[in-house]
Amino acid sequence: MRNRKATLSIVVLFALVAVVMAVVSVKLSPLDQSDAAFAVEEPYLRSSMSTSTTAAAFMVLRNITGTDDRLVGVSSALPGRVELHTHSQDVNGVMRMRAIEGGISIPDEAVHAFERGGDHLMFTGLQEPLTQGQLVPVTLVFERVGEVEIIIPVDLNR
Ligand SMILES: [Cu+2]
Repeated sequence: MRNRKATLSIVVLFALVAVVMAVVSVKLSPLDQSDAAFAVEEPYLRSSMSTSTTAAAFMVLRNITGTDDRLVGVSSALPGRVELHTHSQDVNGVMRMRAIEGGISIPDEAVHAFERGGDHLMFTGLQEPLTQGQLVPVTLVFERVGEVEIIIPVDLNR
């Protein structure tokens, strides 16, 4: 059992290296000659405690599709829901999370950071604890290029 676990961690390590700078290519239409793409940099998913049923994912999204676009939705292979969330101050100056209405505009060549204390992908209703190095398939839905599949590794140490 122990050996199997060690082998698994090595595989996960290689997989991590592969996804850190993954560029996701999507065809805009069958007539397109070039691959439009969103670059996904340093994605990671974490929960604050092993017993949490919520988690948040962070990354940097770079629009290199050649056209303006808007991130309008997200789904994942995990049970439960995923939403676009952000933080803002309430009337008492307390930072609170809320769902982003209307998606996130990402103009051509722009970079959008999902980061701690700011915008993030919010996972709720998890049924099992996330495990370090687990690779979670996530689908980003853009207004123009449509669905983009990415892999987000779990990193509980970040
Ligand atoms: Cu949130």
